[in-house]
Amino acid sequence: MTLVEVQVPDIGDFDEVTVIELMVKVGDTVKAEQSLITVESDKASMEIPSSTAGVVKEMRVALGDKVKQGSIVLVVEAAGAAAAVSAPAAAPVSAAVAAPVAAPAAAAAVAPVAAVASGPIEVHVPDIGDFKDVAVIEVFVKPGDTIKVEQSLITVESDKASMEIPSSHAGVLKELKVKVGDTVNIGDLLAILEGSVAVAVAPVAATAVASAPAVAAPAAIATVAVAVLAAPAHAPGAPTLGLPHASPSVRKFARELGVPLEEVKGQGPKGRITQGDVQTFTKAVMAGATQTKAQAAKAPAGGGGSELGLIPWPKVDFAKFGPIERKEMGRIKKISGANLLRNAIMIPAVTNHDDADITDLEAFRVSTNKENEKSGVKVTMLAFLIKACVAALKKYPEFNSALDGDALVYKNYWHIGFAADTPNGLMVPVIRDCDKKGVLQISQEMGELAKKARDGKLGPAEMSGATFTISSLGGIGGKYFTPIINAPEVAILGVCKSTMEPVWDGKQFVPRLMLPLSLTWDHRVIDGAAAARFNAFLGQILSDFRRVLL
Ligand code: CAO
Repeated sequence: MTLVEVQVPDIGDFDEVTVIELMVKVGDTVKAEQSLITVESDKASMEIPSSTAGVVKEMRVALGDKVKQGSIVLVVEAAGAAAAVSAPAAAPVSAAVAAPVAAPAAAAAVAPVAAVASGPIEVHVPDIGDFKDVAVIEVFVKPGDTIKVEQSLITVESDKASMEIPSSHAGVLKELKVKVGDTVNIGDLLAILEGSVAVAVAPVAATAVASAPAVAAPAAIATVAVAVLAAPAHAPGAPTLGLPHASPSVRKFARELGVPLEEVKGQGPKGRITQGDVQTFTKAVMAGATQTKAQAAKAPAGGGGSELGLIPWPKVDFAKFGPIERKEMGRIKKISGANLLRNAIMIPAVTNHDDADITDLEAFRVSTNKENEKSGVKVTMLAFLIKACVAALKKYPEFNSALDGDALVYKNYWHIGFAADTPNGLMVPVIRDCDKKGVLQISQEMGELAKKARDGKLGPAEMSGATFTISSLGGIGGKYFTPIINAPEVAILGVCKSTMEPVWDGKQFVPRLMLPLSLTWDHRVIDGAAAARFNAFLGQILSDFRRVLL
């Protein structure tokens, strides 16, 4: 077995080209002439074929690397001496008919043309090697345009390479002789320029070529293309695997704008992405009519939904119906919005509603507050609820767990988060080790944390580590609601305003203070029966708080 270094063949005067695609990896078996990588200059993209059949042992290039003739692409363990079809750099340079394509500056020295051209100038398809009947896939110019020397006029494409054909002369475009879909060959008349504008520095047009000496520059693009054309690895016309079907200039244009080309729908022949497609996509993103995948992943509430295969978010010009004022949402609302959206979408959540009789507890709370009036600490119903929840969480530990892949993480600590309504939006401070703290201490900490939250002074540590959350709207009103679980927790308790209600005690209706409870739980972890038991147990504790001690 022989190790063969496969090199970049002669790619002409291109100093360096960028590797934009790797088509093989270590361990792959490659055939001779099989395309290994795609490289791209600003005018052409081309596939570099293997000179040898065998197994890829080592990749010597990575995406984004710059390579030139002689750079080692990879090392192949050759299948046998016979497998090597040609020397590494043997992309048939010989196939390059020595003729200029792109009019490099050097060409001026070799083939100076009249300093000022005037009158009609014919621009012909230059030598594009052995290409026959290549398709015109893009036209960049239109009659009336002022054309510079070397400005790309059209893109042609074979199944292995696409290249832009530059103008040999400067001038005003009078007539374009080709259109998208036409096929062209060397020498075909491409355009007629009125050459009164500038200098034509190099002969590209066939008419000029006829008398021009050879310039072995970008014709080598065609050379490489010829080399790979000889052994097509892909079905003709099929886009290259993993690479958006677009010309180098369109890829460059998309890169400059930051447009993810793989998300652009090509409207050109065979689904090719044109510059117009990139512009249309950019306009749609700017108008909010579509989102890139990256935007959708970050999107807060009101995201496009395209990532879920949903129809787009309705776009309404509200000003059409009446006066409006648009205000950016604050940072906290954006962050909590994104979290709520994820939790609402990803958690199969169910909410159980129940009522707890807190008549005696409220009486106890009021009398305690009277006794402690001087201490300055007001005992809140929420503090009792926290203690009651800790007791329920201890009895039903899955409510104090978190999902980690296929495992449940049971936490032997009871840190309770509580939703606080602040001018900046919803925040969830966390009271640690509630199992070890009394109602007075919890009330005091809650007051401090709620104030800090409203003043925008809560630190990240004060908002992390909760094992269960309570959201109380009791001070505001309402009956029941469906709180969203604060992932990675698996349950949340919502409470609303308690009201006096007639409750049947078996003999008669008696007035009782009833507290509405709404328990939302993750159905992947908890089932309905457990949730009903949790609520019932919570109700028992709240109706007779001595049970907390049991
Ligand atoms: N039923 C009846 N009255 C209640 C009650 C209940 N469940 N809970 C509280 N109250 C009463 C209090 O006793 C207090 O009355 P007094 O002033 O007469 O003593 C009054 O309502 C105000 O209470 P509060 O809301 O200021 O205090 P709290 O301890 O109950 O709650 C806090 C503190 C921080 C949770 C609360 O201020 C808050 O921000 N709540 C909103 C939470 C929220 O937005 N949740 C929704 C999240 S989903 O969007």
